[in-house]
Amino acid sequence: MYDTIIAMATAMGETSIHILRLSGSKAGTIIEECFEPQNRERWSRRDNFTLNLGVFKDELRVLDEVLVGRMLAPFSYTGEDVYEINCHGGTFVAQRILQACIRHGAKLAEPGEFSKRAFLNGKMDLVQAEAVIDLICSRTETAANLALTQLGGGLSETIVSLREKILETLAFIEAGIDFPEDDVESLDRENLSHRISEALLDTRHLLEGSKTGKILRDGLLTVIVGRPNVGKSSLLNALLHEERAIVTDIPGTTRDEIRESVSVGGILLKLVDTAGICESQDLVERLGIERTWKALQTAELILLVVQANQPLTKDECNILDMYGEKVIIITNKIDLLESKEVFLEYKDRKWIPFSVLQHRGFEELEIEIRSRVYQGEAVLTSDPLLSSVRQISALERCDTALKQALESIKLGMPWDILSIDLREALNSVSEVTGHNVQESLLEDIFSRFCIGK
Ligand SMILES: Nc1nc2c(ncn2[C@@H]2O[C@H](COP(=O)(O)OP(=O)(O)OP(=O)(O)O)[C@@H](O)[C@H]2O)c(=O)[nH]1
Ligand SMILES: [Mg+2]
Repeated sequence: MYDTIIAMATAMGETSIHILRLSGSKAGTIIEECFEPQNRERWSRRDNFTLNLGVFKDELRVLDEVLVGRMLAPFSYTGEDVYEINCHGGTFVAQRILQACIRHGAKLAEPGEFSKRAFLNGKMDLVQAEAVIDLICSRTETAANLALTQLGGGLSETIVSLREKILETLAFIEAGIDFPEDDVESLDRENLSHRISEALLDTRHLLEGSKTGKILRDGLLTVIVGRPNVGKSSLLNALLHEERAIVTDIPGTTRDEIRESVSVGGILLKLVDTAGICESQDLVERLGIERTWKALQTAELILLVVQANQPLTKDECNILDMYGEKVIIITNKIDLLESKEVFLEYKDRKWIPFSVLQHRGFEELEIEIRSRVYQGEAVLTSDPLLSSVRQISALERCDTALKQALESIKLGMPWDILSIDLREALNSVSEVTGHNVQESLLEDIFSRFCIGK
């Protein structure tokens, strides 16, 4: 049905081995033409999932000694005949083998084309395909585990069962359109309302969890903010376990933003250290402070570092008022306090007694961040969690359509109006797994993959 495609599955450069991946109906023929197995008798048995030693030739010229893995349709990643050629790890060697396969009829694969074929051949759905790329890009253990759960089909099962619920209800309504008997209808409206409410509950549950899923996948843009000299850069360095930012006791040391990522309690924090906020006459410092205010606007989490032995400044109060929910107050330099008591009022907000110098407060900070991300313990990493913006926005549309359907029932709307709402819900939820998806969306998703995947 499709061309036979080839690509390097490993990154360019000198390494111990390179792997080239060949997939399609002509893959077997191309390999027969180019590969000379050491054990011909074993090779001829066409046993699946075998690794075969031999030489790779173009015409009569030996290009390399290789291992060829054989994964025959339909039991391969793409669902087609797939051969993986393990050659020596020079780019030149790998390129020669690639060119030879192209001369024998293969076409160079597009980014994500192997995964796209796996999707089109029913080997995985869109949630699983997106999980492949998420797994490759994951930077924390939790992000990798989330992607693995999605790849294993956990999330897909939940979505499919939601889809079936909506589909059944729609069938029920369409039967109502075909056989509009009044007393049957009045009986069924209640039942219908119950079914839709159930689907709505499942949708809500998934959307609640998706907040956590998105953070586990993408991390949290976390801005460290506060007055000059309070210990912001010291905090950044301590979280990173390296002297990334300059720290001095001179106020106004940090002028420009410093961006670094780190995993805290399995959650990726995309940290931004900023210039200390104050009234400044210095032009460079003022420009830095402008950037700090700007960074706050896009922050998903704000670490407001305040000084334990001093009252809050007007700017700090403003930040609390403007960004309340997103803020964690870090009361630094508690080592300077004479008594154990901290005399500050944070308008009943939670604050963490901290001393970067004495390494106090880090555990509490981690607990606080984890509790925010996991919504207390309402969400678990083992839950099937939606995580990509595409999946979430499709489910939000499903949520709106289901609410609309419930409203239509309440208003006593005719069956066909209800059926429009439910069809919209069905289409949206189907988009998540790819049961109903447009070619342009597929292009968009798979073009984000690397070549060879
Ligand atoms: N006593 C004490 N000193 C600290 C603590 N944390 C940081 N410091 C000191 O406070 C001073 C300022 O630290 P920085 O990390 O540069 O402060 P900053 O908030 O980044 O300052 P600017 O970049 O000027 O805005 C340095 O001398 C640090 O060693 C702490 O917990 N206790
Ligand atoms: Mg600093």
